[in-house]
Amino acid sequence: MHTLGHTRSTNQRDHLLHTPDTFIRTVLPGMVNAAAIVHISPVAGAAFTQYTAELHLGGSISTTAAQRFLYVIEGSADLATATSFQSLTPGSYAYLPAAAEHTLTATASTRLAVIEKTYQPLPNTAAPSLLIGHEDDITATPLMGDPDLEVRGLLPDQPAFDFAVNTMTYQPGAALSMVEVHVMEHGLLMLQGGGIYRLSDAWYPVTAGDFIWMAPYCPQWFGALGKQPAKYLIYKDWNRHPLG
Ligand code: UGY
Ligand code: MN
Repeated sequence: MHTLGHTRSTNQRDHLLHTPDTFIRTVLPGMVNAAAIVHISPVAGAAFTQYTAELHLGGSISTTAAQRFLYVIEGSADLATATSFQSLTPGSYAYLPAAAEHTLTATASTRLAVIEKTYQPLPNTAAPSLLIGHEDDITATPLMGDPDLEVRGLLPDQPAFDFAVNTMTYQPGAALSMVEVHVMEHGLLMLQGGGIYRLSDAWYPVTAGDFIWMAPYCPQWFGALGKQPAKYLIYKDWNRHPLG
């Protein structure tokens, strides 16, 4: 249904809001019976790529050149690597090092958040290895002491990792305690609930299913609205010197 050209999606110099009414699907190399909604990539100014992969039952994705992080939003899938075989459910996630051989096969209609980034090695530090986990096993930390704003770091806090992926859960009415302005960029997928996101000099209503990219130094703030918690998955580049 057309809406006379109206959408909440917007593409600005230092941020992008990508809402489901504007999603276009494409098939990426290695996808079988699956499609990707590419939310952000280097052509739009980011140093990483993030997409939602939609897999039909039996559909699959496989090995890619860059390091890959995936998080199961909905459905179920089997992840086979050279050394492991694991069934994934909503909240499961995996970190796959660059070029690590793997095939993920959907055992039901499945949606995944997928983040890919070229690895930035650190001298005298071994690159991270394969990691598979579940969000339920991660201890929540209150952000700046606020018990109504829980952060779960899905990747270990180790310098070998050049990015971080967290979930952040806001109780209704909870908000970031400050407007953040920082060198890291973000890819953010709203998983549940909604609220108001300040990005640069604009305030946007956002809801589950929306994607946001924040460029380095994009002023950012979020406050949760509604009667259910708001939750998002958030990527940031991490643990590396700004000069590379
Ligand atoms: O980790 C972060 O920078 C996070 N607090 N940013 C955000 O939620 N926009
Ligand atoms: Mn931030």
